[in-house]
Amino acid sequence: MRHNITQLHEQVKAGNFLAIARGVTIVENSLPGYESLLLSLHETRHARVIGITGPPGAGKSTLVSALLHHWLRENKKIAVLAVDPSSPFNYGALLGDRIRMSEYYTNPNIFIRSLATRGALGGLSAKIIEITDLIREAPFDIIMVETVGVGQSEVEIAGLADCTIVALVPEAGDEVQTLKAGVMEIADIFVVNKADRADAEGLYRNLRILAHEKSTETHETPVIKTVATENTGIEELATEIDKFLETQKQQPAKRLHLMTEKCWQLITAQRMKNINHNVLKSELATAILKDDFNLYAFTKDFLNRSQ
Ligand SMILES: Nc1nc2c(ncn2[C@@H]2O[C@H](COP(=O)(O)OP(=O)(O)O)[C@@H](O)[C@H]2O)c(=O)[nH]1
Ligand SMILES: [Mg+2]
Repeated sequence: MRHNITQLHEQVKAGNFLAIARGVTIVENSLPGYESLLLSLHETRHARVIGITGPPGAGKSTLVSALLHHWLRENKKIAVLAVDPSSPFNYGALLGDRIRMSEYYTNPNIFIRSLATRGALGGLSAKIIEITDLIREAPFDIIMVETVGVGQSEVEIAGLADCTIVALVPEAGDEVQTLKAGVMEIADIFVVNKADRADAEGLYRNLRILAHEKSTETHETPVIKTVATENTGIEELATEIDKFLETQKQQPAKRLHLMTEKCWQLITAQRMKNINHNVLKSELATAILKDDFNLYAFTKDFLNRSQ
C-alpha cells in the first residue's frame, strides 16, 4: 500500500489528473493509505486558494466559472473544488455555456471536483482542508473552493483560503443589517452579484458603508458589483483578487493565522472522530427516561466510552 501511495503522490505532483482524482477519493472517504498520503505532503507548491462562499443561489458557481474562464485566457492552471449540499453538481452545464464540453473534459488546465457532503460540518471542514492540501501538491496556479455559507461554515472556510470572497445578492438586502459579525470579519472581498437586478444598488451601498466602518487607514474591504452570467465585473474582481493576494505576501502573520485555523479544524475532526450523532441521540432517548438523568454525568460517561 505504501508503495502505491508513494507512486500516487509522485503522479499527483506531476499533475496527473487521474491520480489527483484518485487521491481526492482516497482522502474524501478515508480509504486505506489516506493518512500516509497526507503525511507525505510537502507544502512546497504555492497555488493560491480562493474561497467563495455565500447563500445558495447567489451565483457562486456562475462566478467561479466566469473567473475560471478569465484565468484560462491567462494560461493559468486551475482546480475547482465545489462543496454544495443544496444543489447537484452542475459545473459541466455552466461551463458548457462558455467552452465546448469536449474541450473542458480534455483541457489539461482545469481540474474540477465536487464533494458530497455527509455528516457534520465540523468533519466536512477538515475534509475540505485535507483535499485542498492534496490538490495543492499538484502544479495548479489557483485553487477555487466554493462552499455554501450557512451559519458557522463560512467562518470555518475562511481558515482555508488565502483570499475569501463573500458573494451576496440583492435578495439578501435585509440580511445585510443582520449579517453575522463573522461574515464581515472573513470577507476579503465582497461581491454583489446579480447587479442587473434593480435593488442591487441598495445592497452595494450598505456593504460599502459596512466596509468603510470596518476600514483601517491602509485597508478597506473592496465591494465589487458583478453580473456573473454576463461576465460583467469579472475583470475587476480578478484584479481585486490579485491585489489582495499581493498584499498577503508581505504578511507572514496571516499564514500563521491560516495554519492555526486549519490545525484547529483537523484537531476538532480527530477529537470528534468516534462521536456519532445518531448513536448519541439513540442513547439519549433511553437515558432521558430515567428519573435520575443528569446531562453532565451522561456526557462524561459517553465521552469516556467513545475514546
Ligand atoms: N440575473 C442574474 N442571474 C444570475 C447571475 N449570476 C447567476 N445567476 C443565476 O442564478 C442562479 C444560481 O446560480 P448559481 O451559480 O448556481 O448559484 P450558487 O448556488 O451560489 O452556486 C442560476 O440560475 C444563475 O444563472 C447574475 O449575475 N444575474
Ligand atoms: Mg453552486
